[in-house]
Amino acid sequence: MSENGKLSVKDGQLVNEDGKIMRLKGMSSHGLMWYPEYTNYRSLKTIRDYGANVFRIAMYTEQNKGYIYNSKESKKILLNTIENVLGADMYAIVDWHTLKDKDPNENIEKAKEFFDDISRRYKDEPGVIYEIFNEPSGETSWQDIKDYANIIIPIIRKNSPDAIILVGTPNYCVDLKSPINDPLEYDNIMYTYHLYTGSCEGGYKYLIEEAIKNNIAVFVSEWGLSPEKGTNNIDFNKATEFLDYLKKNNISWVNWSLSNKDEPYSAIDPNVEKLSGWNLNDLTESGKFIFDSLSKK
Ligand code: IDC
Repeated sequence: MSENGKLSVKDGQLVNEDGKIMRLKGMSSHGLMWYPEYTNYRSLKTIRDYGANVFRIAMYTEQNKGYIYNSKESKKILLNTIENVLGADMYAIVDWHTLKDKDPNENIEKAKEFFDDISRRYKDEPGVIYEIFNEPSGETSWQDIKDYANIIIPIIRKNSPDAIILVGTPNYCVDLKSPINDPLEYDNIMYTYHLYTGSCEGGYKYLIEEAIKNNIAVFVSEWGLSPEKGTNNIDFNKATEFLDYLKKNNISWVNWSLSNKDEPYSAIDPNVEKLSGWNLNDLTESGKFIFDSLSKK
Protein backbone atom coordinates (compact mmCIF):
# COMPACT_ATOMS: atom_id res chain seq x y z
CA MET A 1 0.00 0.00 0.00
CA SER A 2 2.74 2.45 0.98
CA GLU A 3 4.42 2.03 -2.42
CA ASN A 4 1.27 3.00 -4.36
CA GLY A 5 -0.36 5.52 -2.02
CA LYS A 6 -3.62 7.15 -2.95
CA LEU A 7 -5.38 5.37 -5.80
CA SER A 8 -7.70 6.82 -8.38
CA VAL A 9 -9.50 5.80 -11.55
CA LYS A 10 -8.29 7.25 -14.82
CA ASP A 11 -9.83 6.36 -18.19
CA GLY A 12 -11.39 3.22 -16.75
CA GLN A 13 -8.19 2.01 -15.09
CA LEU A 14 -6.96 1.96 -11.53
CA VAL A 15 -3.84 4.09 -11.13
CA ASN A 16 -1.53 4.78 -8.21
CA GLU A 17 -0.52 8.09 -6.70
CA ASP A 18 1.96 8.69 -9.55
CA GLY A 19 -0.71 8.03 -12.17
CA LYS A 20 0.76 4.63 -13.07
CA ILE A 21 -1.65 1.78 -13.89
CA MET A 22 -1.69 -0.74 -11.07
CA ARG A 23 -3.71 -3.73 -9.82
CA LEU A 24 -4.90 -5.04 -6.55
CA LYS A 25 -4.80 -8.76 -5.87
CA GLY A 26 -5.75 -10.49 -2.69
CA MET A 27 -8.23 -12.40 -0.60
CA SER A 28 -11.61 -11.83 0.91
CA SER A 29 -12.41 -12.80 4.44
CA HIS A 30 -15.21 -15.30 4.83
CA GLY A 31 -18.08 -13.71 6.75
CA LEU A 32 -16.36 -11.44 9.23
CA MET A 33 -18.40 -12.76 12.16
CA TRP A 34 -18.08 -16.37 11.00
CA TYR A 35 -14.28 -16.42 10.85
CA PRO A 36 -12.90 -13.36 12.64
CA GLU A 37 -9.87 -15.41 13.70
CA TYR A 38 -8.44 -15.11 10.17
CA THR A 39 -8.30 -11.34 10.35
CA ASN A 40 -5.50 -11.16 12.89
CA TYR A 41 -2.37 -9.21 11.96
CA ARG A 42 -0.12 -12.21 11.37
CA SER A 43 -2.67 -13.92 9.18
CA LEU A 44 -2.90 -10.83 6.99
CA LYS A 45 0.85 -10.43 7.01
CA THR A 46 1.10 -14.00 5.72
CA ILE A 47 -0.99 -13.29 2.64
CA ARG A 48 0.90 -10.04 2.17
CA ASP A 49 4.12 -12.06 2.13
CA TYR A 50 2.63 -14.35 -0.54
CA GLY A 51 2.04 -11.27 -2.68
CA ALA A 52 -1.40 -9.89 -1.77
CA ASN A 53 -1.85 -6.14 -1.61
CA VAL A 54 -5.55 -6.03 -0.75
CA PHE A 55 -7.89 -7.71 1.73
CA ARG A 56 -11.66 -7.55 1.51
CA ILE A 57 -13.55 -7.45 4.78
CA ALA A 58 -16.87 -9.16 4.06
CA MET A 59 -19.18 -7.93 6.76
CA TYR A 60 -22.53 -9.65 6.20
CA THR A 61 -25.50 -7.41 6.79
CA GLU A 62 -28.03 -10.12 7.57
CA GLN A 63 -26.60 -13.60 7.92
CA ASN A 64 -24.76 -15.08 10.87
CA LYS A 65 -24.71 -12.27 13.40
CA GLY A 66 -24.94 -9.76 10.55
CA TYR A 67 -24.47 -6.06 11.12
CA ILE A 68 -28.19 -5.34 11.12
CA TYR A 69 -28.66 -7.52 14.19
CA ASN A 70 -25.31 -7.08 15.78
CA SER A 71 -23.93 -3.67 14.86
CA LYS A 72 -21.72 -3.03 17.84
CA GLU A 73 -19.75 -6.24 17.79
CA SER A 74 -19.54 -6.32 13.99
CA LYS A 75 -18.18 -2.80 13.88
CA LYS A 76 -15.58 -3.48 16.56
CA ILE A 77 -14.24 -6.44 14.64
CA LEU A 78 -14.41 -4.55 11.37
CA LEU A 79 -12.40 -1.63 12.76
CA ASN A 80 -9.85 -3.96 14.24
CA THR A 81 -9.55 -5.72 10.89
CA ILE A 82 -9.10 -2.45 8.99
CA GLU A 83 -6.26 -1.59 11.35
CA ASN A 84 -4.66 -4.99 10.82
CA VAL A 85 -4.97 -4.77 7.04
CA LEU A 86 -3.44 -1.29 6.93
CA GLY A 87 -0.80 -2.41 9.41
CA ALA A 88 0.11 -5.23 7.04
CA ASP A 89 0.53 -2.58 4.32
CA MET A 90 -2.44 -3.65 2.21
CA TYR A 91 -5.54 -1.87 0.98
CA ALA A 92 -8.70 -2.69 2.93
CA ILE A 93 -12.03 -3.11 1.16
CA VAL A 94 -14.92 -2.41 3.49
CA ASP A 95 -17.58 -4.71 2.05
CA TRP A 96 -21.18 -4.17 3.15
CA HIS A 97 -21.95 -7.78 2.35
CA THR A 98 -25.58 -7.88 1.39
CA LEU A 99 -26.77 -11.23 0.07
CA LYS A 100 -29.99 -12.42 1.65
CA ASP A 101 -31.10 -8.82 1.42
CA LYS A 102 -31.26 -8.98 -2.35
CA ASP A 103 -31.84 -5.27 -2.84
CA PRO A 104 -29.39 -3.01 -0.95
CA ASN A 105 -32.25 -0.53 -0.40
CA GLU A 106 -33.72 -2.96 2.16
CA ASN A 107 -31.15 -1.89 4.73
CA ILE A 108 -30.26 1.54 3.42
CA GLU A 109 -30.87 3.35 6.72
CA LYS A 110 -28.24 1.24 8.46
CA ALA A 111 -25.94 1.56 5.46
CA LYS A 112 -26.14 5.36 5.62
CA GLU A 113 -25.08 5.44 9.27
CA PHE A 114 -22.41 2.84 8.73
CA PHE A 115 -20.70 4.46 5.74
CA ASP A 116 -20.88 7.89 7.31
CA ASP A 117 -19.13 6.60 10.41
CA ILE A 118 -16.40 4.59 8.65
CA SER A 119 -15.61 7.23 6.02
CA ARG A 120 -15.37 9.86 8.74
CA ARG A 121 -12.97 7.74 10.80
CA TYR A 122 -10.83 7.03 7.74
CA LYS A 123 -11.24 10.30 5.91
CA ASP A 124 -7.50 10.84 5.43
CA GLU A 125 -6.65 7.22 4.85
CA PRO A 126 -5.77 6.29 1.27
CA GLY A 127 -5.81 2.58 2.13
CA VAL A 128 -9.56 2.25 2.62
CA ILE A 129 -11.84 1.32 -0.31
CA TYR A 130 -15.62 1.11 0.01
CA GLU A 131 -17.75 -1.64 -1.53
CA ILE A 132 -21.19 -0.26 -0.89
CA PHE A 133 -22.98 -3.60 -1.21
CA ASN A 134 -22.19 -7.13 -2.29
CA GLU A 135 -24.44 -9.03 -4.70
CA PRO A 136 -27.89 -7.79 -5.66
CA SER A 137 -30.27 -10.42 -6.96
CA GLY A 138 -33.94 -11.21 -7.50
CA GLU A 139 -35.88 -8.29 -8.87
CA THR A 140 -33.22 -5.70 -8.05
CA SER A 141 -32.77 -3.50 -11.11
CA TRP A 142 -29.97 -1.18 -12.15
CA GLN A 143 -32.27 1.70 -11.32
CA ASP A 144 -32.66 0.38 -7.73
CA ILE A 145 -28.90 0.14 -7.48
CA LYS A 146 -28.43 3.64 -8.82
CA ASP A 147 -30.99 5.01 -6.37
CA TYR A 148 -29.05 3.42 -3.51
CA ALA A 149 -25.63 4.45 -4.85
CA ASN A 150 -26.76 8.04 -5.37
CA ILE A 151 -27.50 8.25 -1.66
CA ILE A 152 -24.55 6.32 -0.22
CA ILE A 153 -21.79 7.69 -2.46
CA PRO A 154 -22.36 11.36 -1.48
CA ILE A 155 -22.31 10.34 2.20
CA ILE A 156 -18.88 8.76 1.77
CA ARG A 157 -17.65 11.57 -0.47
CA LYS A 158 -18.60 14.24 2.04
CA ASN A 159 -16.04 12.77 4.45
CA SER A 160 -13.59 11.19 2.10
CA PRO A 161 -13.86 13.07 -1.19
CA ASP A 162 -11.65 10.90 -3.40
CA ALA A 163 -12.04 7.39 -2.01
CA ILE A 164 -12.35 4.52 -4.47
CA ILE A 165 -15.91 3.18 -4.33
CA LEU A 166 -16.95 -0.21 -5.69
CA VAL A 167 -20.49 -0.60 -6.97
CA GLY A 168 -22.14 -3.97 -7.58
CA THR A 169 -24.06 -4.87 -10.71
CA PRO A 170 -27.39 -6.69 -11.10
CA ASN A 171 -27.85 -10.45 -10.95
CA TYR A 172 -25.05 -11.28 -8.47
CA CYS A 173 -22.60 -8.84 -10.07
CA VAL A 174 -22.48 -10.25 -13.56
CA ASP A 175 -24.30 -7.49 -15.42
CA LEU A 176 -21.68 -5.04 -16.61
CA LYS A 177 -23.97 -3.98 -19.42
CA SER A 178 -25.96 -1.81 -17.03
CA PRO A 179 -23.12 0.53 -16.04
CA ILE A 180 -21.76 0.45 -19.59
CA ASN A 181 -25.09 1.79 -20.85
CA ASP A 182 -25.85 4.02 -17.93
CA PRO A 183 -22.88 4.80 -15.64
CA LEU A 184 -23.01 6.70 -12.37
CA GLU A 185 -21.89 10.30 -12.48
CA TYR A 186 -18.99 10.26 -10.02
CA ASP A 187 -15.24 9.95 -10.29
CA ASN A 188 -13.25 7.07 -8.81
CA ILE A 189 -16.01 4.51 -9.18
CA MET A 190 -15.39 0.92 -10.18
CA TYR A 191 -18.05 -1.67 -10.97
CA THR A 192 -17.80 -5.14 -9.56
CA TYR A 193 -17.88 -8.37 -11.50
CA HIS A 194 -18.07 -11.75 -9.70
CA LEU A 195 -17.27 -15.19 -11.02
CA TYR A 196 -17.23 -18.77 -9.72
CA THR A 197 -15.38 -21.17 -12.01
CA GLY A 198 -17.95 -24.00 -11.80
CA SER A 199 -20.62 -21.84 -13.32
CA CYS A 200 -18.66 -19.65 -15.71
CA GLU A 201 -18.63 -20.14 -19.44
CA GLY A 202 -16.20 -17.49 -20.57
CA GLY A 203 -18.84 -14.81 -21.25
CA TYR A 204 -16.85 -12.46 -19.08
CA LYS A 205 -14.45 -11.72 -21.92
CA TYR A 206 -17.05 -10.06 -24.06
CA LEU A 207 -18.44 -8.07 -21.12
CA ILE A 208 -15.10 -6.89 -19.85
CA GLU A 209 -13.97 -5.94 -23.34
CA GLU A 210 -17.10 -3.84 -23.78
CA ALA A 211 -16.46 -2.19 -20.42
CA ILE A 212 -12.89 -1.37 -21.32
CA LYS A 213 -13.94 0.12 -24.66
CA ASN A 214 -16.35 2.36 -22.80
CA ASN A 215 -13.91 3.39 -20.04
CA ILE A 216 -15.96 1.59 -17.42
CA ALA A 217 -13.64 0.48 -14.61
CA VAL A 218 -14.14 -3.15 -13.58
CA PHE A 219 -13.06 -4.69 -10.29
CA VAL A 220 -13.41 -8.42 -9.61
CA SER A 221 -14.17 -8.03 -5.91
CA GLU A 222 -15.07 -11.69 -5.47
CA TRP A 223 -14.29 -14.83 -7.39
CA GLY A 224 -13.98 -18.41 -6.30
CA LEU A 225 -12.94 -21.85 -7.38
CA SER A 226 -16.06 -23.94 -7.38
CA PRO A 227 -16.37 -27.45 -8.85
CA GLU A 228 -17.89 -28.03 -12.24
CA LYS A 229 -21.62 -28.79 -12.06
CA GLY A 230 -22.37 -32.31 -10.88
CA THR A 231 -18.72 -33.10 -10.07
CA ASN A 232 -16.15 -32.53 -7.35
CA ASN A 233 -13.59 -31.27 -9.80
CA ILE A 234 -12.35 -27.74 -9.95
CA ASP A 235 -11.32 -26.77 -13.44
CA PHE A 236 -7.96 -25.11 -12.81
CA ASN A 237 -7.50 -24.47 -16.51
CA LYS A 238 -10.56 -22.28 -16.50
CA ALA A 239 -9.23 -20.47 -13.46
CA THR A 240 -5.86 -19.94 -15.10
CA GLU A 241 -7.51 -18.61 -18.23
CA PHE A 242 -9.56 -16.21 -16.14
CA LEU A 243 -6.57 -14.88 -14.19
CA ASP A 244 -4.48 -14.56 -17.36
CA TYR A 245 -7.29 -12.58 -18.89
CA LEU A 246 -7.50 -10.27 -15.88
CA LYS A 247 -3.76 -9.78 -15.91
CA LYS A 248 -3.72 -8.92 -19.59
CA ASN A 249 -6.42 -6.33 -18.99
CA ASN A 250 -5.04 -4.96 -15.73
CA ILE A 251 -8.03 -5.93 -13.68
CA SER A 252 -7.85 -6.30 -9.92
CA TRP A 253 -9.13 -9.45 -8.22
CA VAL A 254 -10.06 -10.72 -4.79
CA ASN A 255 -10.54 -14.40 -4.06
CA TRP A 256 -13.15 -15.97 -1.77
CA SER A 257 -12.09 -16.89 0.94
CA LEU A 258 -9.45 -16.88 3.62
CA SER A 259 -10.87 -19.47 6.00
CA ASN A 260 -10.80 -23.20 6.67
CA LYS A 261 -14.53 -23.78 6.27
CA ASP A 262 -15.06 -27.14 4.62
CA GLU A 263 -16.12 -25.82 1.21
CA PRO A 264 -14.23 -25.89 -2.09
CA TYR A 265 -13.31 -22.22 -2.32
CA SER A 266 -11.67 -22.01 1.12
CA ALA A 267 -7.93 -21.49 1.02
CA ILE A 268 -6.99 -23.21 4.28
CA ASP A 269 -7.35 -26.96 4.73
CA PRO A 270 -10.28 -27.76 7.06
CA ASN A 271 -7.99 -29.81 9.32
CA VAL A 272 -5.44 -27.06 9.74
CA GLU A 273 -5.76 -24.98 12.87
CA LYS A 274 -2.89 -22.54 12.29
CA LEU A 275 -4.13 -18.96 12.07
CA SER A 276 -1.13 -17.60 10.18
CA GLY A 277 2.17 -18.63 8.65
CA TRP A 278 0.67 -21.27 6.37
CA ASN A 279 2.91 -23.20 4.04
CA LEU A 280 1.61 -24.89 0.91
CA ASN A 281 0.82 -28.11 2.82
CA ASP A 282 -1.65 -26.21 4.99
CA LEU A 283 -3.71 -25.16 2.00
CA THR A 284 -6.53 -26.74 0.02
CA GLU A 285 -6.17 -27.33 -3.72
CA SER A 286 -7.83 -23.95 -4.24
CA GLY A 287 -5.62 -22.33 -1.66
CA LYS A 288 -2.43 -23.61 -3.30
CA PHE A 289 -3.55 -22.26 -6.65
CA ILE A 290 -4.51 -18.89 -5.19
CA PHE A 291 -1.49 -18.35 -2.98
CA ASP A 292 0.71 -19.19 -5.94
CA SER A 293 -1.24 -16.78 -8.15
CA LEU A 294 -1.00 -13.88 -5.73
CA SER A 295 2.52 -13.13 -6.80
CA LYS A 296 2.30 -14.36 -10.39
CA LYS A 297 -1.10 -13.69 -11.86
C1 IDC B 1 -21.11 -18.23 1.16
C2 IDC B 1 -20.17 -18.92 2.12
C3 IDC B 1 -20.90 -19.99 2.90
C4 IDC B 1 -22.09 -19.34 3.60
C5 IDC B 1 -22.96 -18.62 2.58
C6 IDC B 1 -24.10 -17.86 3.24
O1 IDC B 1 -19.07 -19.47 1.41
O2 IDC B 1 -20.05 -20.61 3.83
O3 IDC B 1 -22.84 -20.36 4.24
O4 IDC B 1 -22.19 -17.67 1.86
O5 IDC B 1 -25.03 -17.48 2.30
C7 IDC B 1 -21.27 -15.51 -3.14
C8 IDC B 1 -21.44 -14.63 -1.98
C9 IDC B 1 -20.79 -15.21 -0.73
C10 IDC B 1 -20.96 -16.72 -0.69
C11 IDC B 1 -20.20 -17.29 -1.88
C12 IDC B 1 -20.17 -18.82 -1.94
O6 IDC B 1 -21.00 -13.31 -2.19
O7 IDC B 1 -21.37 -14.62 0.39
O8 IDC B 1 -20.40 -17.20 0.51
N1 IDC B 1 -20.76 -16.75 -3.11
O9 IDC B 1 -21.46 -19.35 -2.06
N2 IDC B 1 -21.63 -15.25 -4.39
C13 IDC B 1 -21.40 -16.32 -5.17
C14 IDC B 1 -20.83 -17.30 -4.36
